[in-house]
Amino acid sequence: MDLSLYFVTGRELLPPGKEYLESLEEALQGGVTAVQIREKNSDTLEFLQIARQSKILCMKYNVPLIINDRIDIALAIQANGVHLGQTDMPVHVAKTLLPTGMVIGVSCNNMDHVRKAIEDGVDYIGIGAVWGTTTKELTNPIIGVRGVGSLLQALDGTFIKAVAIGGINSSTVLRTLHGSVSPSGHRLDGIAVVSQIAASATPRSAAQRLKDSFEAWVHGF
Ligand code: TZP
Ligand code: MG
Repeated sequence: MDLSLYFVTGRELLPPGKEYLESLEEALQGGVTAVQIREKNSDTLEFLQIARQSKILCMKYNVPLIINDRIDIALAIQANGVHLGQTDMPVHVAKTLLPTGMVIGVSCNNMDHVRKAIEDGVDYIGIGAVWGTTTKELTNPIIGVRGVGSLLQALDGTFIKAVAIGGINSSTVLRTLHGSVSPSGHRLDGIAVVSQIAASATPRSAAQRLKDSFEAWVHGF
C-alpha cells in the first residue's frame, strides 16, 4: 500500500462553502495515495454514510480507504483497513475480527508503542505528533523529527511501514522527511496530513504540493 501521501479526513475543518465530497475528490486528484476516514463527532449512521460515499470516490481513483477506530464500519463497507489508537480495540483482537488482507495501522508515540506494534504484526504505524497541531488535542508529548527517527530505527529488519503525523504542511514537510532519517538510514514511507488538505480551499493543489515535496525527497533533491 502506497502511504506516501496519506490524507486523514477532518470534516470539521472544511472551509466555508466547501462540501466534504468535493474536497475529498479534489484531494484525490491532487495525488493523495491513501485516505483515512476520521470521524470523531459523528454517530454510527453518519459515519457509515460518510464512509460509504468516501469509498465510492476512493475506488474511482484506485486509492485505499482506511477507517479510524471503527472495525464494524470498516467491515460494513469492506474498507481496505483500519487505523487503531492506543486505547482502541487491541490489534490481536482486531485480527480475530478482520478478514485476512485487511490492513491494520496503529498510532505510536513512543518506543513501547512501537515494540508492541512490531510484536502484534501491524502493517504500518503512524508516528506522532511530530510537530505541534491544533487538529487534535494531544495527550502524548510532541516527539520532533529526531524522535521520529529513533522510532523508525526500531523498525529496522521489519516490513512495517511508517508515516509521520502532526503539523505537517508545505513548510514543514521537507524538514520532517529529511530530519527523521534514523542513524541507521531508516526513512519514512510517507506523511499523514489532516488540516493542510482538509482545511484548504484548494485541496487539489495542497495535496499536489505535498506530493511534489515527497517525490523530490525520494528522488534525492
Ligand atoms: N494524531 C496525531 S497528530 C494528529 C493525529 C490525528 C492530527 C494531525 O493533524 P494536522 O492538521 O495534520 O496537524
Ligand atoms: Mg482511535
